[in-house]
Amino acid sequence: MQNENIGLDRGKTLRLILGDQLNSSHSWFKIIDPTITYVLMEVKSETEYAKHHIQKVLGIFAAMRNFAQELKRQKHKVIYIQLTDNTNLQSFDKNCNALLEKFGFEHFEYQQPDEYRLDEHFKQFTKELSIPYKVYDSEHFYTNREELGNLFAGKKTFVMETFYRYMRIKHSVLVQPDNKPLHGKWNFDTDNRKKLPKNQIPILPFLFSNKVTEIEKDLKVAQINTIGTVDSENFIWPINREQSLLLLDFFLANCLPLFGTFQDAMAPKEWSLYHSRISFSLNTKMLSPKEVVDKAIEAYFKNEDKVEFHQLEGFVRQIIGWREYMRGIYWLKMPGYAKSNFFEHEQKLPDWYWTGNTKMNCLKNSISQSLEFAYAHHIQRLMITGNFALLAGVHPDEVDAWYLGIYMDAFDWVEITNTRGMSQFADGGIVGTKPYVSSAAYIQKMSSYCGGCYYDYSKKTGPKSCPFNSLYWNFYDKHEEKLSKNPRIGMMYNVWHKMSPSAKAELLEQADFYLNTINQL
Ligand code: FAD
Ligand code: DLZ
Ligand code: SF4
Repeated sequence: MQNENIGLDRGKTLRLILGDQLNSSHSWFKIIDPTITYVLMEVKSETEYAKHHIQKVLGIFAAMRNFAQELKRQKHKVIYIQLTDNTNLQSFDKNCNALLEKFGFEHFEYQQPDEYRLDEHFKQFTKELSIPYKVYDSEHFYTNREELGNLFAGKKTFVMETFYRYMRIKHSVLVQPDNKPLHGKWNFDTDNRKKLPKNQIPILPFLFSNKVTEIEKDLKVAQINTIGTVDSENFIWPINREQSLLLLDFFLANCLPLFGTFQDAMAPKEWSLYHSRISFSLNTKMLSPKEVVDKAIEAYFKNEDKVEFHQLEGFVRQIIGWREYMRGIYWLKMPGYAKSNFFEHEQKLPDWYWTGNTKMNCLKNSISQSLEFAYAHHIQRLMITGNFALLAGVHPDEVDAWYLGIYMDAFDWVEITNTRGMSQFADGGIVGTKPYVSSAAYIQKMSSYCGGCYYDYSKKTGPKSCPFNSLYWNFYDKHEEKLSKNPRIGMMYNVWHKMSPSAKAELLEQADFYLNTINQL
């Protein structure tokens, strides 16, 4: 942190809070100091770096407004700049400069942004300031930006499981006094990943009914370009800390007991199953990862007879494992990561990613629900929309733009690492050890989408053959040079090489046909 020569007699200070820094437990707010003014601002520049889902923008603005109100209630001094305010200059630096000048602030302070773009932006902004400034930690994550890099220093691979075990031990999460894992194993994934049985009706999602019509009006007046739909009289997402806690409690009481079991399951119309849907609350910092993990462990020990250990372990791994791991990879590998394109893919995203208008039932369902709720769960993102984009050779920039826009929880640091890294293998194997691609066999195994589909999952070529099948082999064929040495993939190439030349030609011809008519699929 620079320029820390700020003593007790600090003079008038302006503190900026970004839209994803709504952390009410931050040490900033421990004392009420009349010399400190907080500012939050709705700015066009942030609504324009991606074509965001309308629910994402409404959710962020509603949560920001509530956060500002709460600070005011606690008697903090707060300036809130709404999107349509006459004085709004529509960018962070223009608004900050105007406030610094107008009110004669003597110090400027901000929290480390989670996004590389804004981090660089504020480094430049503060360099040009004529007053002292200070940067604070956001006091949200378990890890700091450098921790993962330090852990893997000198290593060529960045195995998540290694990081996860390090985190379990470091934070004494589900470990015995001798640092061995509770119940003898670090990872219980083999007990998870079941298909949803036909007679299993998942719990209905717990939804809020927030009124965000005023903000919706502001978006219209300011002509903000968004995607997706919303019922702004009954906005379903949590927009303050209390609601975020209610959603977490609902998850712990109703979904945790089956979370791991059906974590990878997919079914038409079932858009949230046993998932927590707390990612928006976490990523805007209305919830802290530590409180989520602590509460989940507490819920488990209170209900050990009802919640099996593997359900809890699977959930905890997502938060202290995957989420923190992605943050570490982001800060280790940016800015180059945002440009990675290992397969040199160049295609455009099919038009129907923006409408859901495709005959492929798995994609139709996953995309339509994303447009309706700004949400899809992990396996839909990875094995349906991500899988297809990779098989179709779509440029990772296009894939990124889609994921960054469409989901409530999409912020660069976690979107890009999941999309380029986990889903598109654009990083050439930093996050994943092999590309997450599959033919229809996996989708048929894990979902009930195929039954209601125009295409036939069991057909590889010919009319109505499922596009995933031929595209799958086409992908492996095309990238043989880059992939055949990967020990985790070798077996696939054995199968491919054993196929007759005519069978291979038929598959590649079918794939070509589908790629050439991709917008009609
Ligand atoms: P649950 O299934 O209930 O999991 C609990 C929590 O674990 C989540 O809230 C999340 O905080 C964390 N978590 C789980 N998996 C991951 C992961 N792979 N990376 C980071 N955190 C994880 N997650 C985002 O938060 N923002 C994104 O922009 C995002 N983009 C993604 C893009 C792709 C292509 C893929 C494959 C995954 C992406 N994810 C992203 C990860 C994951 O899909 C979401 O975190 C999850 O679906 C959020 O829903 P949930 O809260 O119901 O999660
Ligand atoms: C996503 C978003 C949007 C749409 N609008 C704003 C905004 O007007 N003001 C703001 O402070 N933050 C916004 N955000 C969230 C920021 O983009 C987020 O803080 C950065 O991506 C850093 O992670
Ligand atoms: Fe998806 Fe193919 Fe199954 Fe249709 S048949 S739902 S396209 S996997």
